[in-house]
Amino acid sequence: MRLREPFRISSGRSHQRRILLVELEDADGAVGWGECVADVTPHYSAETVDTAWLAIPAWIAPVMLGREWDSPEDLRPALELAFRGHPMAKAAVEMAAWHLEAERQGRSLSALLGGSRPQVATGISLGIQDSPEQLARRTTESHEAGYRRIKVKIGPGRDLAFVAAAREALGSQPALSVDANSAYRLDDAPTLAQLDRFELVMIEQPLAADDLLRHASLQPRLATPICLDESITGPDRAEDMIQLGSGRIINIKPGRVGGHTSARLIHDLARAVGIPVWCGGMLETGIGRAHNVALASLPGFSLPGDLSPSARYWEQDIVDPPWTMEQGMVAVPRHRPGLGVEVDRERIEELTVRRLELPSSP
Ligand code: OSB
Ligand code: MG
Repeated sequence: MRLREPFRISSGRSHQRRILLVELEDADGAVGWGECVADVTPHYSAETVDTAWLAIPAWIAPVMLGREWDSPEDLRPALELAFRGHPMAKAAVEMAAWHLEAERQGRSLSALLGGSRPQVATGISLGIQDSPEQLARRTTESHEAGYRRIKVKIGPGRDLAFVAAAREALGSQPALSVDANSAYRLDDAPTLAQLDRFELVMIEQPLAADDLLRHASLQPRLATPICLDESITGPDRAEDMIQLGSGRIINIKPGRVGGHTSARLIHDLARAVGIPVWCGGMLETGIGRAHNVALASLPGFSLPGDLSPSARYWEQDIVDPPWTMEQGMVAVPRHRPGLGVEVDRERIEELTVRRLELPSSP
């Protein structure tokens, strides 16, 4: 699926997304959908859409198929034990199982996960632009569209002047944040400290994904709270962040952390110590978005999520109705069972280039 505009972050650029969808069916014919958030190239994390395509039939399916499961919560420990890594591949299947269970119970995914909000606040993530002036224009447009928080991608040489332009375009409202996608080193602390004057709500993932220790050295040198994204691969890393003081906010993406069970555990332990969390995005289609919106309806998600409506990304989404936003809020379809939107099978059919069916018994 072609994005309506290319999305550029410090580590790479994306225009065309190859989407891997999982449709899970149980013995009674109930169906659940999941979406793998991995990209074509390993720029955000090591996984790609092709490593997930390999991992699902080779190592995930044998664990899951043909067995009885009491709850989708039982999948995470089984998949963790079965083989290492590949959290995005695991998440795609685990989240499909949560959707399937919601359908079985005739409940909304939001309700099944323990969500309570009828609507969720939405922020936009703006990719790196060609110039500060262009970023200022995009920032103003986003403000006018009603977004509750504007996040700007930064990297070395594309930071202070760009953020200054965004801040000037906005004035004091709405909240402004930046996301570095691991583009900096601890030596860059003086530059990062200069961002303090823009009163950002957070700086997301300044340093390397596996570097909680240096984030802990950086945080006391900044007034701006650090939010970790790539670093938080599961509940244990969230605990490490809290213990070490590597950051003060967590971006939870269920597709990054192995699925909804892991995402909820992170939510719960952050909530217990007063760490705000928010739901990140990975340029998902309407299916992944449905999962994110449901998760973001949990009580600890106190900051706006990267939950832009379908039209921000796609000419035509693969769900009906497409996701929309009003006054910076996305409605959580809690009155409808499952995802709360219809999966557009015809559209998916038109777009499908590869398909693999995995029967429960050979
Ligand atoms: O770091 O949050 C990120 C998109 C791709 C990879 C990484 C990130 C992002 C975004 C997009 O910021 C957020 C969205 O889906 O709108
Ligand atoms: Mg991020």
